[in-house]
Amino acid sequence: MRNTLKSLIVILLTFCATIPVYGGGTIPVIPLPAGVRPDKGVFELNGKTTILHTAGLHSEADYLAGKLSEAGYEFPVKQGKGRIANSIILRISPETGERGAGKQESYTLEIAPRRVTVTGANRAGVFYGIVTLLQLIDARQGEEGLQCMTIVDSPRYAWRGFLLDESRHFFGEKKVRQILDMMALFKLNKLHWHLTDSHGWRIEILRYPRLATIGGRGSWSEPESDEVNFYTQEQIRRIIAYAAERHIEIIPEIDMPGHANAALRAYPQYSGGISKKYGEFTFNPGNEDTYAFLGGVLREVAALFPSEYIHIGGDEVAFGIESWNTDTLTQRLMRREGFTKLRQVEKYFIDRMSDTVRTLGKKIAGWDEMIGIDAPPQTTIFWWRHNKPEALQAGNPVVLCPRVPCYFDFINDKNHKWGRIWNGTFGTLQGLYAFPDDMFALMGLPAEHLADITGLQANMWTERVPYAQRLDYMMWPRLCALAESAWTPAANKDWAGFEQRMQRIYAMFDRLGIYYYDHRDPGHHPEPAGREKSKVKIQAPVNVMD
Ligand code: TNX
Repeated sequence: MRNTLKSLIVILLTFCATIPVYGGGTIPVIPLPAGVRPDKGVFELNGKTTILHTAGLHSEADYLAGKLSEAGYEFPVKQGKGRIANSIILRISPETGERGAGKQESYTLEIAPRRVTVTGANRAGVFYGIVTLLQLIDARQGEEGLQCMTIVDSPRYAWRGFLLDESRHFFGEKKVRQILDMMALFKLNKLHWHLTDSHGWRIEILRYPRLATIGGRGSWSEPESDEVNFYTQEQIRRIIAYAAERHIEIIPEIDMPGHANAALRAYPQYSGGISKKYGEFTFNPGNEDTYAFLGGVLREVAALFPSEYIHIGGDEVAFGIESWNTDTLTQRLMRREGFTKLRQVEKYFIDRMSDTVRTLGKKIAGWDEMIGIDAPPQTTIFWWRHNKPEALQAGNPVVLCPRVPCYFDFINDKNHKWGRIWNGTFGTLQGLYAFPDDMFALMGLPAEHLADITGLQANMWTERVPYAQRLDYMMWPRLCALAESAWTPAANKDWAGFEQRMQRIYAMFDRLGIYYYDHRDPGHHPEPAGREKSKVKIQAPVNVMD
């Protein structure tokens, strides 16, 4: 009887809560929750408040206590099951996760006069309930109590990602930690770490040490510099642990067979030849030793990163493969396999590396070019070429990160001087907020398909982002809009309310020393200048691959 009553209450609550009673973005949280019901009364945070958590939630309880301590509250943390008064209770109840695509990450947050209860479907759910609570606490005026309410929440998408390119420019451990802190606050859960590319190899590989010490030299703006930058495996382990405490998975990308110049500077014996425009851009697909070498790299990457995935790139290969037409080993491979086109060679390479990834017990991820060569159907595709919707129809799991609006190296505003554009278009804050629903409508794709998408991601490419202040400026506030698009049900989204809620976030950025583009007052922080020698400029629209 008690259980039936409980289920009835849960159903009723879920029903009421799907309609956010606080319309117009009044609840000061980003991303806006799925359902909010205001209740009577106020919960006072005071010197006697205790954080009480059940077994297995130590890390989440410590995170909450740490953040509250930064806000000036020192609350003791206790493990236990009781319902003592004046406490913030953290607990898990699997039945919380009945709704939404990311039901694993669902939570309810009940703020009542005598206690606050965060119930998660799993640990991640508890964490997101905590994050919502922290934002509500931050939004109060002074010492004011917390308005009572019940929030029932779950994400629209399970993949809420951000890509950071540290090959072109390197930002370092401290900046990555700050990014992880901010991602957690906005309930983003995947950091796609682009660690290798033509301009720098940024991950230590013990078996091939020159990858980091020689491949890690220089950057996009200073290719001739002697400065070497890369992460040691020890540093990477620390960053992964820091991310895990914030329920963020870090997906490593080792880009191949193109974008390989930095690796080939260190190990030229695996080069696929010289391309006129892009230099030594590819690994050699006809050389058996290439597969052993890259297999050795991926083995260390797989052991280091607990992520389910390894991203093997596969983008823009056609940029620099003309030398495959004359390379002896590649030509021999083509004869042996009966290939007549370079595309078949590309597929052969990707299929072999995909097998390696699978053997290592990981899922394969790659850019949308991989659809053009019939990548294995299990491959998670990152759709970036927004003018080529074919990749969306292949039936693979898809993460949407179309360059407009999801590329953060594109300008924010038509008056900005540095950054890319695409046929005159770029990713505005409002464009990100309307994404992905508006885009599907524009492309004439059925809205039902939006439910099959794995998730959304913003990509911070850094050719034109040579230093941290500019990185901040290109990321914020656009990442907040992406976060709300990835978490909040489309029906709850409200642009005017979002703009209003951003005011508190801007104040927080000011407090934390995070630079940003203030979309309401673009002059508030001017666009950070480009360094003289950084070659930072608007790149004319280019139709790559066409
Ligand atoms: C295309 S997206 C790239 C990147 C560049 C980016 C610049 C993708 C898979 N390849 O290598 O950094 O454009 O916007």
